[in-house]
Amino acid sequence: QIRNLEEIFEQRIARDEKIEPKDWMPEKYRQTHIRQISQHAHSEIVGMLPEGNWISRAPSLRRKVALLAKVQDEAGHGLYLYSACETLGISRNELYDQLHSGKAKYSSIFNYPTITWADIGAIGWLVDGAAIINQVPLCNTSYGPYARAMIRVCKEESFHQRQGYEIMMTLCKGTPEQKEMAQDALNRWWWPSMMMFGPTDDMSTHTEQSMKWKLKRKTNDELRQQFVDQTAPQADLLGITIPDPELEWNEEKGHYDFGEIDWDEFWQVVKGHGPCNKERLSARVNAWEEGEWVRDAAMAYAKKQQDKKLQ
Ligand code: FAQ
Repeated sequence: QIRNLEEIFEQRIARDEKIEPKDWMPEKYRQTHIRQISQHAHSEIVGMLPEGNWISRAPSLRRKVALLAKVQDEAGHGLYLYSACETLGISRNELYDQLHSGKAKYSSIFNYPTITWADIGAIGWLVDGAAIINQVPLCNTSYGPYARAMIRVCKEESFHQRQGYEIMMTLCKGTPEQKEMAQDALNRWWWPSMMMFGPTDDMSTHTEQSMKWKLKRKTNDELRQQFVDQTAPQADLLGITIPDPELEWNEEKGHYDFGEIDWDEFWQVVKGHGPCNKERLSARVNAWEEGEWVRDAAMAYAKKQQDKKLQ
């Protein structure tokens, strides 16, 4: 009977039908979605920390308002994604527990420090730029709740990318010191942004199966190439240089060539040994522990209301 169900499921995937929470799905499909969606949710939540660092130090009221809105959007994205993940039969508490115990991954990019204001520009431009390239194809992913969450997330991400690029433009048109700050931020954020797309296709554990299930619609390498092709002309426009001597337009391929990523650094960061891994995780664990009284109060209030109704 399972074989029959599996055949029906495969046919639905082939017809590009969305799989919905109550539909039959193979256990591995369910598990791999829990893995990817929850890691994506954790990334949004941990991703608030590097930028949160600059909210109180933004250079003007306008910049502060935009940054606050952006960080709040990230909280919202995390919450949509946790909700999408819960439809697969895992509880929010289990998901938080996986993050806080270090069992679940989140994107490597958020383990780097934000040292200057230009880092906020570079994050919006490069990190949100990479996130959009990765997430637009996910609007078409096979699991309904994930696909629908991605549509709204992508709209907000595109505002985030533009606010970052605008910060970079302002700095690049400013004093020589400001332009130097922009260049320094590009130097530090370029390679970590390239790593966001994950290992090369031949080293990627999940790509082949995830492409078959239409969870992933493009491979890690395809997305990375698209990122380079889109971003290199934007750096030219800013008048700053991507820190890759091998970066060059290849007329024959119709794409940019680029240098080798330091995969050693990537795996070190993924395994918990990046510059800020410990700091990020302890910030999340502290927020959870210090928020306990709020959760308790909300539960006590809900119980009181419930008891009143029953009286
Ligand atoms: N960092 O076989 P693959 C954002 C792990 S955007 C850490 O290729 P897969 C917005 C991977 O989990 C960032 N770990 O895996 C924002 C797997 O380990 P596992 C979040 C990584 O899943 C902007 C192993 O390596 N976006 O937050 C990374 O097929 C600004 C083998 O890799 C998403 O999560 C990495 N970079 O492909 C917020 C998008 N790459 O699980 C605030 C959805 C790989 O077996 C500020 N996710 N690994 O233990 C995806 O598209 C995919 O999951 C990939 C990885 C492409 C990230």
